[in-house]
Amino acid sequence: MSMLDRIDTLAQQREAFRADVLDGLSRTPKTLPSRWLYDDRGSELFEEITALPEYYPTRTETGILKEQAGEIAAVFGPQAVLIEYGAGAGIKTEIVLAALAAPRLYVPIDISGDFLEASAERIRKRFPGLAVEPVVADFTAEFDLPGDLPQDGRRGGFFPGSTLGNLGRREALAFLARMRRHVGEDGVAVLGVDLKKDIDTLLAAYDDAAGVTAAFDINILERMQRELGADLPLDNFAHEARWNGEASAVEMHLVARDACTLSVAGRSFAFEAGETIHTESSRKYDVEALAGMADESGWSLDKVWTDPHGLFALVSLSA
Ligand code: AVI
Repeated sequence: MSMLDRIDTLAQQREAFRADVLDGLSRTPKTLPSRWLYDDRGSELFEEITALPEYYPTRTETGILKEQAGEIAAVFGPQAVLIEYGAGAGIKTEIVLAALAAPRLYVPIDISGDFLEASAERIRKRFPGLAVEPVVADFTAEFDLPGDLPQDGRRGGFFPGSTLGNLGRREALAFLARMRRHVGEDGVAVLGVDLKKDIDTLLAAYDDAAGVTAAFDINILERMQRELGADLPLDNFAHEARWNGEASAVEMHLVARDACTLSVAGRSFAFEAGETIHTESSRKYDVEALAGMADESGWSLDKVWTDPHGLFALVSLSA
């Protein structure tokens, strides 16, 4: 990407952020799309979250993958075209690729071109004979894979990390249907999903003792200050993790301790004491609910691998 393209993309991103902030803060209850949590600082903080003692998903999923690499590789088949949605899974991708006998092609998809190139380079170094074809796309929106991808070799979608849970139900179903379309008639997919469990474990995972998740959440306000020149009393906002039983989701909220005003892009938004901005939902599934979603989006759920405590699952889907 040229320097001018990069500046153009940044300007477009900032404009989209501004529009989402104005829209989200005008709503009742106030909300912001969780994708804005991930600027450079937010992504760094998320990396830190994945290593926290309370945040079980990453290490549990990696453990399952290591344990079940052979069976998971068998689902993809020896000459798989592996299509990964979001290219940030690093070690998890490497475990799968290392277990495949002769992968035909690896197609990482990510919205951030720079990040995508860096991960593609890492994979090329680790697997010198492997063809890698990165695709820049927002996988939460409709898009087609490049028409010149090889037609032979079974296509397998790989979506680890339980990111499915950050999508709304409609978005998640649309995502699954899109992946089904991408892999075609004899395609398969492997998804990582976080399972329902006791509320204390869930809330601790999203409100850790070291305050890293709080910093991750509050960074969205700091981003508003940095990028949009927002005027807001940062110290008046506190991070809170809540369980929403109806949605089966842990929600992150920024709570205004006292009544205050947030001004951004020429608009002012009043907060009552205790009012919140809902910044993320992280849905937790059980196998029945997942099987239902698979069914609704043109898949059937085949295998489920989990850890000894039933915290997390990897599931395979077939077209
Ligand atoms: C990226 N995603 C799967 C994380 C999750 O667990 O929902 C994001 C996260 N938010 C707070 N902690 C982690």
